[in-house]
Amino acid sequence: MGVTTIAAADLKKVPGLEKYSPRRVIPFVVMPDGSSLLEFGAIVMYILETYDKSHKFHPTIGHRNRAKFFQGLFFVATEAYKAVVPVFLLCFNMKHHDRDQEKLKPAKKKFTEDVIGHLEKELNYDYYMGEFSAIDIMFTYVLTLADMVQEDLVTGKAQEYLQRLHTRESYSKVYS
Ligand SMILES: N[C@@H](CCC(=O)N[C@@H](CS)C(=O)NCC(=O)O)C(=O)O
Repeated sequence: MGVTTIAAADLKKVPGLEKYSPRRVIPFVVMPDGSSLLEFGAIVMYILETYDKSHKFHPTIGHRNRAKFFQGLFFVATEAYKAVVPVFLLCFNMKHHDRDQEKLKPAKKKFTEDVIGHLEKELNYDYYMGEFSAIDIMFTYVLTLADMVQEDLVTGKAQEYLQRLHTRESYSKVYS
């Protein structure tokens, strides 16, 4: 599976992109039959079912952890994503004193309550499922984005979790 990176500034300009992504949003996968697959939760599941045949990163049907896996997948793709994007957009490339605090304060509050609150409750082991899984890869993205733009946001158990995720070899490979 090849990966093409599209810069945010080019998203609205790349000719013909709407054929695959009508709202011109990423990510999407061009499928073998030329159609496209949208929604990153669906894309994660598709990649796992296609390439993770040995179930290293996702539990088998009937596995006792399968329900929790679905919870993590849907939580990151919907709630966590929705909570981190406003924080990111209000902070990225902006010095602290230039940030719109009136908008940032409720965005940070929502991120803390929703994402940090979820992890405080659900993170009972080193990783979300106990063993490292695709859910941890998904959380790495959300927590790294938040921590990168606002240093006091990822706290407590979630900060320890993020440090653990950052020490993994795969993290250095993907994010360097
Ligand atoms: N629900 C969609 C959200 C897609 C989305 O909003 N992607 C963002 C980047 S993370 C985007 O392309 N934004 C560009 C824009 O809205 O112009 C998904 O799960 O994939």
